[in-house]
Amino acid sequence: MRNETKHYINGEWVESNGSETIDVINPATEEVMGKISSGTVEDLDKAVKAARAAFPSFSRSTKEERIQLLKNIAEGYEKRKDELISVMTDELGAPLTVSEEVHYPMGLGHFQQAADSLADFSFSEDRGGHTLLKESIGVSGLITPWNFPTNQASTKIASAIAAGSPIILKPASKTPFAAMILAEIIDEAGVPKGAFNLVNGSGSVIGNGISSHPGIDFVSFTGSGTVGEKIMKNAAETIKKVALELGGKSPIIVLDDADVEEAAKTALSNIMNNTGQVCSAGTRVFIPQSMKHSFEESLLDQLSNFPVGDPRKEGIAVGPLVSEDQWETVQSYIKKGEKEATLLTGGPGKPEGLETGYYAKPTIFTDVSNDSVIAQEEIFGPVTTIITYDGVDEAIEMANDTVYGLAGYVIGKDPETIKYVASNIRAGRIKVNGEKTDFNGPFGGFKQSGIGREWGDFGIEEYLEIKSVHGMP
Ligand code: TAP
Repeated sequence: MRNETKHYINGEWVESNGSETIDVINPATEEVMGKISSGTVEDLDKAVKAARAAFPSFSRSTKEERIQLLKNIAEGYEKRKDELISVMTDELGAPLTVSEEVHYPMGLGHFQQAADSLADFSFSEDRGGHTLLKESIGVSGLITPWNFPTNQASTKIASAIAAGSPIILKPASKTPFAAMILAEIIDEAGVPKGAFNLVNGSGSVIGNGISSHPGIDFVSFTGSGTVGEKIMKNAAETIKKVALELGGKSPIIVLDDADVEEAAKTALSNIMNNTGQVCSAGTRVFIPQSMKHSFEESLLDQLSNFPVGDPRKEGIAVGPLVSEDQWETVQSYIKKGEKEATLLTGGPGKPEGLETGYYAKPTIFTDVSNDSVIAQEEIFGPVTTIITYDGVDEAIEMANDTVYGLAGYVIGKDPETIKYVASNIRAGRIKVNGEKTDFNGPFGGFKQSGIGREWGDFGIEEYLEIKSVHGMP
């Protein structure tokens, strides 16, 4: 049992003002694995005070000092590798291989990338008639979701540190422990007192408090659209800048010259990754009518490469969903899907032999209409939809017919068609043929997928204000 009821405020671990706690559940066992403090408004105020006090010196620290801090954090993160992997498997239910090969390197990559980006970053530019200065935005409130416990926090923390912006982090209550290890790493890395604070607690108290606090200048949030909307409304009261990374319903367009088996493999890896709990997951697969049958056969053949089960067991690719609530949500979509489309595999209920734990069956629907609920709403589980098209323009039109625009994927061979599709999908990130992720590539959404960009140099820009000085001597 982890009883971690302290917050990290002003360079030390301090007891909460209140005595209430929140249970953290291991989704594979359904058992309580630990407790965190349900922080209070007074705890948040203390953290804001510390961050404001740190602002004058932290915002004026040199680029070199901040590069060193980022490097120290990356080094500390590497030293805690085994522990981070283990904690993410227990709190999120990510299979050990997924924790090791996806979560761990993503959390690390942002610190390394921010150090590299900062080395080439210019905070001052002579533009002829004026000098342009880029200055820290002030105190940043970071609110993170549970689906990538280190990645989501690291990308925001790394950019804020690079920009010299003091931080108040509120991790998701379902997965707080990896973020608390990050706080220990940051403490040991030599980040000045008050420049990094972590306050645990509920979204309705600490998250809500961050978005409306007059002492916080900027809120970077990742999570659901519903909460994103609340944050924008709260932030409006103090005209606070917000960056929102919300959901998606991203298309995978399979071109008619694609290798069917490769396409099926890429589509399956995409949707099964992190048990489908990925905002940029490719959850609508557009396939030429002529390839439908062979593509479906190949999906069914290859599904056995993604075994579901105990995340601590070797060879498991798909773990449980993060919580009972998430399991219920996914089930309700699967039941809706049975009415709207043809079930190719999977369906409602738990996989055989996995009655304990929030396990869902990998589920594929075919004969799906792009305007059905399962093709328009984010499910956040191992569930995908197959939609057929005639001609690439029809595929693009349907791909864009969604309120979201976070990511898009194209699989095929002809370079001209790939370029055409990539430049016509209205989304913030396109991946071609399962290409690896570049940590300097900006990440964020068009339309209702969000506002602003994270990762690399664009991520740093979010934490900066622009000043023009006319007549600088
Ligand atoms: P959210 O409620 O949006 O939670 C995300 C973060 O916001 C958590 O830290 C949460 O705190 C906090 N929060 C909750 N209410 C808040 C409020 N009123 N003001 C400020 N912050 C608040 O997501 P969820 O309920 O965990 O998941 C619901 C759905 O959101 C999922 O099914 C999925 O569709 C989507 N989702 C999307 C993403 C991405 S990456 N876009 C990630 C996770 C979930 P607590 O943890 O304490 O509640």
